[in-house]
Parts: sequence; structure tokens; C-alpha cells
Amino acid sequence: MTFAPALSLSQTPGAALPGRAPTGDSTAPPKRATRTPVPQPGDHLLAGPVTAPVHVPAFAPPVRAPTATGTATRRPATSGRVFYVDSTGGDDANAGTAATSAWKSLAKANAASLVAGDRLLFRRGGRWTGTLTVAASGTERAPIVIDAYGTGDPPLIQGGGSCVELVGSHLTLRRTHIDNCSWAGVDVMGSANLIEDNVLSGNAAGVHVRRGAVGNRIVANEIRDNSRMSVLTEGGDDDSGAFGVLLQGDATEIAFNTISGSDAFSFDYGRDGSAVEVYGGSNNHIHHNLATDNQTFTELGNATSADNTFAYNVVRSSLPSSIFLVTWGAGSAWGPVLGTALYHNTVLLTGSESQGFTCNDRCGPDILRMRNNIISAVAKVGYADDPFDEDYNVYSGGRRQFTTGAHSVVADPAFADPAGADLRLQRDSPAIDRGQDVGYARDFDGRSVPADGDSDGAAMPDSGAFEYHG
Ligand SMILES: [Ca+2]
Ligand SMILES: [Ca+2]
Ligand SMILES: [Ca+2]
Repeated sequence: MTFAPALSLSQTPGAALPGRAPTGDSTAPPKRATRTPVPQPGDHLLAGPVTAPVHVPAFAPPVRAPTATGTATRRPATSGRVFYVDSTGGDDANAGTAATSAWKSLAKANAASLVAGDRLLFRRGGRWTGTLTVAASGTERAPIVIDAYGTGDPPLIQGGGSCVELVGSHLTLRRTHIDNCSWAGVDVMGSANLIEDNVLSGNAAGVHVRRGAVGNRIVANEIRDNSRMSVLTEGGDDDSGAFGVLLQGDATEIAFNTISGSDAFSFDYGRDGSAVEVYGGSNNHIHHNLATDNQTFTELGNATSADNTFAYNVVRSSLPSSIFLVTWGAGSAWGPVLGTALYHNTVLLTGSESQGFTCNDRCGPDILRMRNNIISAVAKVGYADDPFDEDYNVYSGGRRQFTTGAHSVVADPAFADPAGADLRLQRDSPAIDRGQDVGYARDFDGRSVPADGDSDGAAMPDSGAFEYHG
């Protein structure tokens, strides 16, 4: 497999992305986006214009999802050298090849000549300020692994522009804490990298997957309170930031993470922030994540975004104006974003102005497909300005500004304990056995799908992210 060449390191942390865009209402049509989207971080690093790919909205069934506990961890090759970095006991004059002769600084780690199979280990309890840049690449069978050693808190890397830059490919980054970086916690430029079991907090973007990055996996991380704005100005339409994950690359898997607190003040939009922002990415698979108290779960923009699937995510928020999903048709400067699919998500938004989904400026079946979701929101469960592909969903709460499919229902989903954040189903839930088979074998809890929850002898998938097993 050949990947695009890595981008250079001369980048522009904090360049503007569009902030949260206006959302539709059938009684007050959405403000039309008149602005041409501004250049994005990294755009200037690419040769030639970015053109929209030829697109066929096939909505092919997704690959069967791995179980919640089964395949998230890929063990690195055990061959290769090991280098140690210790912020208190290390010394850059050391060889670095044993815990007793560790290096000290990020600068020394950045200068290491890493090759496939090598491991670069940071001592637990240590703290570093600045940027770790890994320019080397591993291989599929022998990734280069950045990991922790020792005991105590995860190694903390903080205070850089982007604090960890994965420039190369086939890199694994795990068990670190990356905090308070003015742009990205982890800035992904290469491909086929694995970001696993890290804590990413206090950044403008917990992870930024850049254009040209392909096949990266972001798995089982705690992505919290990435509530820093990179652009925050009075007036205009340019505020930007507070991203759990900013997704501009393709074929990324974002799974089994907890993503919370992507929410910040914005002069332009009141509040801004999203758990997963898609701006120019395609064929990404966002599944089995727990998202709590993010301003928006996802907003999709840019006509090069296509065929992104969101499945088995559990999305809760008590913020006043949270939205589950915002996407755009061809009538918007941010669209058309083709081929977004929502399967088996459970959404409970309790803020007084909360909204489920909005599909604006020429929604349609090529724009949005929804199957087997549960969406509960107070002000509005959903809005679409034109018919789209929707069925087998359960809605409750505020206004429905779209026509529901024949097998969708408006009813109390009968969550087990919504006040206690348990969104599993009770026995009398209308979501049980309501769904269609869209190709998933495991629910949010890792339990098998489908199960015959209503005991009528026929097992169908339940709508939402939890399969009722009786
Ligand atoms: Ca502004
Ligand atoms: Ca079932
Ligand atoms: Ca049944």
C-alpha cells in the first residue's frame, strides 16, 4: 500500500475552520451560507487544488465492527530497539537504551533515528513541554511504538503548538496524556497509525487528522475538555475550535473512545465545539463511542467530505443547545456532503434548545441515510428541508420537521434510567426488534446483535446502540 507523502512540518496551528454553522428550521429557513470556505490548516502544504472525488453514494454495508474488548489492541512487534526518556532522571548525554541510561528531553527524542520495530518509551510521572515529532515510519508488521514505562500517571506532554506530530506512517501512540496544546494534541499527517488508550485534554483539537492521511485508527482514548478555541474574534463568521477530533483525512476509524466537553464560548455562534468534526474527510467510520456534553456531536462540511458512517455511538448532553448532527446539501457553501449514514446511534439531549439532526440546503437521499437510531431532543428531534432516506428510527421530544419513514415511530424509547445515564432499553421499549440488518454484529456493550428481545421467535436488531437481550 502506498501512502501519500508526509506533509512538511511547517504548519499553521490555529488557522480558521468554519465554526458551528447555522441550523435549519422549517418556520425560519436556515441562514444561507454565502461565504466561500476558507483555506484549512495544511491546505497550503498540498500540491495542487483539492478536487472533489467522483462519488457514488452506494451506502455499502460497513465492515463488521470489532467487539468492544476484542481487537482494539494490536501488539507491536517485539523485535527492535527500545529507547527510554525520563524527564527527571534522564540525561541527553546517555545512550537512551535502558531505563537506567534514559534520555531527558523531547529534543533528544525527536532526534532519534527510529526504524520499524523500535519503541520510544516515556517514563510515567514525567512531564515534557513542547512537541514530539515522529518523522520515521514503521511497517504494518513492525510499527514504531511510542508508549509509557514505569509506574504512576501517564507521561504528560503539554504546551506545544501541536504536542505530538505523527508525520510518518505505521506509528502507534499509546498510554500518554497530552494536554493544553494550542492546536492539536495529536496531529496526524501520516497514514495507518494507531492512537490508542491516551488521554487528550485541553487542546483546540484533541486529534487532527490532516488531509492526505489515510487509514488511521483512533481507539479507546479519553478525549475530554478540548474546549480551546483557535480562532475567537468578535464578529465575522470565523470562530473555530473545541474539536474532540477534527477529521480531514480518509478511512479513519474512530471507535470505543469517550469524548466529552467539546464546548466553548464563541462570539459568532454563542457556543461552539464538536466531538467529531468532519471537514473534507471521506469513508470514515465513527462507531461505538460514548460522547457526553459536547456542543455538537458532529458537523460535516466541505464537498470533499463523503461516505462517512456513524454507528452505535451513545450521545448524551445536558448542555442548553447541543445538536447531534449537522450536515449540508448542495445549496450550501459547506456542501454537498454526500453519503452520511447514521446507524444504531442512541442520542439523548436534554437541554432546552437541543436538536437532533439538521440536514440543510437541499437534503436528500444522497446526503443522509438514517436507520435504526433513537433520537431524543427537547426543542427539535430533526429537520430536513427536503425528503431523505430515513426509516426504522425512534424519536421523542420536540418538533419533527421532516416526514418519518413507514417503520419509524414517535414514542418514549423507554430507556432503563435516563436520569442515571443508562440508555439501555426496558422490556416495553418500542425500539426492541424495530431495526433492519445493516451489518453490525455487536452493540455498544459488545453484546451480540440481533437478539429476539420481544420473544416472538424472530430476532431483529433493536433501534439504538443497545440490543435488549431480555
Ligand atoms: Ca469571530
Ligand atoms: Ca432485537
Ligand atoms: Ca422478535
